[in-house]
Amino acid sequence: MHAVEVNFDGLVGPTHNYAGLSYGNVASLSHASSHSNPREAVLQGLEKMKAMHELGLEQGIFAPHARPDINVLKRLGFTGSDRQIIEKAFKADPILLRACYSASAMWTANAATVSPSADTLDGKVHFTAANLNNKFHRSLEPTTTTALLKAMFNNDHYFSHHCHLPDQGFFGDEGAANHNRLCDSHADTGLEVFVFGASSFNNALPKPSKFPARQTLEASQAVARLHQLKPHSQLFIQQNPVVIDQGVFHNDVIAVANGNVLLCHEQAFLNQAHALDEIKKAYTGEKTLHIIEVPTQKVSITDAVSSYLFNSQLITLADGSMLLVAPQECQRNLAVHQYIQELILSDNPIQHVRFFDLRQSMQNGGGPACLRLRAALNANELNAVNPAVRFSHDKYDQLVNWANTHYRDSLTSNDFADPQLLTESYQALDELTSLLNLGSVYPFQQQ
Ligand code: SUG
Repeated sequence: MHAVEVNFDGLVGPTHNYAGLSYGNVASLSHASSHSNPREAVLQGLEKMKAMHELGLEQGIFAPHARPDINVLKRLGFTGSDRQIIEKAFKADPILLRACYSASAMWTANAATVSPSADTLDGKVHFTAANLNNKFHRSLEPTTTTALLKAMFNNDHYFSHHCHLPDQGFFGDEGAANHNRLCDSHADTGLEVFVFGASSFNNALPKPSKFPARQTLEASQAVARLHQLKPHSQLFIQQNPVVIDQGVFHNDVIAVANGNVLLCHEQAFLNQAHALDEIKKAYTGEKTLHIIEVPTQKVSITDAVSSYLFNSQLITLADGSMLLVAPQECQRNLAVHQYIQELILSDNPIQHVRFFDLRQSMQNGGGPACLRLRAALNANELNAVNPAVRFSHDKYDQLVNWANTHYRDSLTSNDFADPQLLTESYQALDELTSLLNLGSVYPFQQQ
């Protein structure tokens, strides 16, 4: 049966801000305390979704999370009404409060790992929400992510949802950002390549020395087990710890895969020649596998991290050619721009490029590929998806109107002291759950 790839883009939440929370993520640290524009951020994301939809691609919408996370502030000892909790937290620890206000769930490449039915022994699509336990603000995401996934893929016949892995660094799991799938076509059995940053139990494997390795081998193996992956549909390779220390905190900052193409930097993986040989040997398809390695001489690691070239989405168009959906930063970087022009003229399926302005997300280290969770779905599975989360022109108009009504165009440090921000944010999300027919997914709707 024919299958398509659906990209579920994270809708940026109304409290999008720059708090410098992600040690190891260069952009997050360098924009700490800059003022943010949540309205511009959500509209930039919606423009990308609209452009993908207009190319004839299936596009989905992934709702934001309720922020601030009042429940975690209660767990941390703040008491009283919501207003009092915010006032107390702002006085006691403003950065903690901002972490509880983070809109980081927008980067849905980190929401979960998804295995298409063609790769699984029970023929279901499997989902495991990522525990994201390397960063406090991100560790608040998995419960709501699972609730959202269940509301979007609400059909036990086709979809299987798993609880996130144990909340402990040994099982650090960052979802699809460390997971590539290679296949002849989206409907075919694919090779799921899990890329881990370090092993928790095997000390013989190297670790980065400066920045954390967020994804562990043990987490990747557990996800593959949960998803009942066919034995020949799984491969585990290690990210190069040297580049993690240079700001490559997720594999999708240094490599991107689509269909029979893997575009990666020549320093992406540990013992790269051997890793790529393993991929070639394990590839299940019949088509030629294109592995495009970008040399350091053409694109340095610094340029890769600042431009987010590898965080482009790689998309198959109706005629079979591929489009690179890149951030504008790639256009502005001379070396990267030159490389892209060379790439699309050379003999490989990537023939087109489009640049998008995603600056609000980029300044926190989230490019085009971070903003989307991919699911390859056949016709029956696609029909079983909650229709209200599928993108359309009507939905676009409704969401633009919704964002213009509810979102502020500026947030600075002192705004987090104002409990009105909570009221506005919850109101916006309450309305959104109706627009996207999600039910009562947020804790504030369940009290
Ligand atoms: O986890 N930034 C995110 C960016 C995630 C990018 N995702 C992928 N590469 N798939 C992170 O580091 C910054 C938040 C702040 O500092 O306010 C942040 O969480």
